[in-house]
Amino acid sequence: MALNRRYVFAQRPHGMPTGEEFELVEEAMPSPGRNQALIRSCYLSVDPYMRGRMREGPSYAPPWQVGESPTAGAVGRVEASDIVGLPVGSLVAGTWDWAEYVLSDGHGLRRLDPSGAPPQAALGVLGMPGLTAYFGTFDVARPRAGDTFVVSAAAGAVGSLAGQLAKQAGCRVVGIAGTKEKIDFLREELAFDAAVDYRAEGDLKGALRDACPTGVDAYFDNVGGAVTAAVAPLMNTHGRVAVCGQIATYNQTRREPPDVAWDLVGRRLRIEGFLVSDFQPRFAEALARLEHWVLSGRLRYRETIVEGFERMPEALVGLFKGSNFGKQVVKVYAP
Ligand code: NAP
Ligand code: FER
Repeated sequence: MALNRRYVFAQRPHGMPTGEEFELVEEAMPSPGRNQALIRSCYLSVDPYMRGRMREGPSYAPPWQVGESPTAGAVGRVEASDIVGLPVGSLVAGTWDWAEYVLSDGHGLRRLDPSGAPPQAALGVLGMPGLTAYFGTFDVARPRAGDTFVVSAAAGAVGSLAGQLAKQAGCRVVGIAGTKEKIDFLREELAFDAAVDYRAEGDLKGALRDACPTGVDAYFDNVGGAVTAAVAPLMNTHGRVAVCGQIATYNQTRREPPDVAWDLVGRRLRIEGFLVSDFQPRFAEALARLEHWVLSGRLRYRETIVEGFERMPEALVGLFKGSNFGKQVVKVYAP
């Protein structure tokens, strides 16, 4: 009998996850009923927000329940279908369980064009992270020509795109990332004006000051913690901070107060958090633009693809160690 494999969320982590939080189980292959399709997972996404879902207690997304399967952004191939308009062989993107095969009623699925960008781009530049960079940059950080625009986690899925979008808006772009290889990539391949390695610099504040001689007008913050504390004193009057994420704090076991008093009054800063889902009504328009920029070579993107469903936990934990370059995805099956 054909078997399916899925992950079950087995225990909540304390601090940095180890991967032991997820248990791989086998079960009978599901078979689709009326108005259902059987989808084979091809690519599954791991994302930093998943750390929040491993935590008990309320957040903007409900916590994963112990004993249940976690969900992920996913790309798959329709293997059997009783859904009108969803033929066998279609490639689809959606959100479903960490499983090799899943059943779907078709809701929330997006058909992918097999002649377009590689399908896993729907999890990165042409998916949630791309949309996050687009709206966080244009609607929240609001780059203006001549601005100094700083982005943290700059070689990651969101940051690498946000920096490029700001560059196209005429900004002087400075990226912060955690390895020499990432710094070289930002400077040489993405043409950032400067890039600072926050792990290698003994004096991060001084290095950022040197990289931003006229101060910082816009800061796209993916990280928080010590990195943001080093950017804060450089913010110019009327500067804007788009708070996208705070990955440096996600594994903390207790909340620490920020060690900077943001000079909100004196420097009239605007610090604004956002969720990509706030912009849902404009997703189609933004995806069309992102796709055009990718296909025309105006927007570059990188992916780190690990192969094998059994590497989902490792790929997720790697995000918190900087193992990924650009968007981290797990290849389960080549469509
Ligand atoms: P990503 O940047 O591709 O991967 C995470 C990166 O964060 C790692 O590669 C690592 O790069 C860096 N990092 C990890 N721990 C760190 C630490 N302690 N200090 C500094 N840097 C650290 O992930 P992503 O998917 O693009 O997400 C980036 C941020 O955006 C996350 O904070 C995420 O929560 C947020 N986000 C928000 C929304 C929203 O709607 N608001 C949507 C998507 C993502 P280094 O090698 O440079 O350390
Ligand atoms: C969403 C809003 C925010 C979502 C993901 C995020 C998957 C990510 C937030 C983060 O990574 O901090 O609707 O859908």
